[in-house]
Amino acid sequence: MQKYDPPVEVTTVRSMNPSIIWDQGESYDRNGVYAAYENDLGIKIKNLWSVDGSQYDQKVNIAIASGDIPDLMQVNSVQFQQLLDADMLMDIGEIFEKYATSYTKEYVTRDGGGQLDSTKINGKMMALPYTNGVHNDSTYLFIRNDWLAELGLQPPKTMQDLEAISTAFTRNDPDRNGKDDTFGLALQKDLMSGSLGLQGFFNGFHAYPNIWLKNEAGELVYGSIQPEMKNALAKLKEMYANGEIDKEFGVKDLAKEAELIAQDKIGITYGLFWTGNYPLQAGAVKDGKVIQDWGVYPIVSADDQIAKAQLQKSTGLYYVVSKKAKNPEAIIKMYNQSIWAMDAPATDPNAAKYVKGKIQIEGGADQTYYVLNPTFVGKQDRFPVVGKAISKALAEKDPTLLPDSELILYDFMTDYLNGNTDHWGYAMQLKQGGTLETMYQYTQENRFVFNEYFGALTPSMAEKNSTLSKKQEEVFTRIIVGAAPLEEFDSFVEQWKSLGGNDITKEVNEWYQTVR
Ligand SMILES: [Ca+2]
Repeated sequence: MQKYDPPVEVTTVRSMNPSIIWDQGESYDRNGVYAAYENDLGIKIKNLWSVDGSQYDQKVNIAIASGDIPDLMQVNSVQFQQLLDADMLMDIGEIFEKYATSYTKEYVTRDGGGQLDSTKINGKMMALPYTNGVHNDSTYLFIRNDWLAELGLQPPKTMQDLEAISTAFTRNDPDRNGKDDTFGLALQKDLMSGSLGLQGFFNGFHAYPNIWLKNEAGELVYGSIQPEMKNALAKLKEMYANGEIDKEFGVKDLAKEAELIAQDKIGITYGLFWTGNYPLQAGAVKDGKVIQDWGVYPIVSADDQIAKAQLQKSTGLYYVVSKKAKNPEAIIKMYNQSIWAMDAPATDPNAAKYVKGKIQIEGGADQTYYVLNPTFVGKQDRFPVVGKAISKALAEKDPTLLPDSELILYDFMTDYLNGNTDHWGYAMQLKQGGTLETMYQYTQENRFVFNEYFGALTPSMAEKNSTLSKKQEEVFTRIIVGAAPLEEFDSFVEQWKSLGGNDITKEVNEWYQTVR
């Protein structure tokens, strides 16, 4: 890559990360990463200010209000919208097309293109995407394999199978203590949570709460008020009446409900890829021994259509370029460089200096140095890549089948296989059929439904969202516990519309016209 001579300056602002370990004499303004950009590319990075992470958003808001923004900064979706409204951002479409490497263009679209699309307004590219793992919020089923075996049951292939397992776990004394003291499905008060909540259950009914879906007319509609939700609620109501769900879930948060799981009272939970680490590990391993045998399974469907997990398209974070930036193409070159360096083999010393400080290069602790790159991004396909390769790498005892940056996960799993039960939670991710291999399987089978809305809060959302979501949780909980008939779902839909939902839907569809 051609180096600027004389060097050019790019101004930015920083959120300080307390986990960085500095090499001697270094700071946010003067460090090995900034030196590498200057030495390799002829780009001098100048921080206009650096503040504690907790104050960053507020400080950016002040900068936006005063009209004084740096050439480059990271913003959230609300700030992105304010900057667009104030006409302070540069349309970087043409320079991205010209200066982004083909590697960069491929790297930022490994999610299918949603995160890059979220930067485009009326066909203009108004930011660089802050990319990150797009599949991380997908849900999985965790089921007590030891209980299945005790009752002579097979893992579920369908929602009907899952219901039968839930009933058997409730009625047939799976823990063999002679007492009627177990439940089927875990549930906490935050109903739509990915972990110990119902997101995966609803997805099994092709219901997608809290996200926006495209209907047949090409308009965006709100998932929480679609008829599929009612089918799922009907089933939950039945399960609760059968005693398959903790009667006190409505007052328990995740940690509280997890106590029941640890006490061997619950055999099924929906969870995220890391639910084995937290909260399951605490109950599954006691005194160094694995005492609960949990299996991981893909979410199941209530009919002959495959169940798809709901996801967000955008990360909600962006790198924006000021309309006044003198060298916008230098920012694209920085973006190329940070992506190349973070994805390069750990053995490449030219790349390592963008990712690690001296301490780490010499074999010391992780310094969290990569965050010094003013345009650092996350890998969209990190975990599916691990999920694809991990079984083979372990079977063949060949860690080089994984990316270098993932060797720590390989070590966790080999430690576990050698008897270190501290890593049981990681084993739930990394074992054959674990969450990461299942995540890879989801990507191969296209088992995702994306939130089609990735704009900022609309005015009506800002005003009405909290009322509407409170109403939703209240009504759904009342239906599940039998305090309201199932038909109350229909009046909830009407209330949702009249209490602001119709206004929000109108604004969401006006936005949709600007991005399609
Ligand atoms: Ca029992």
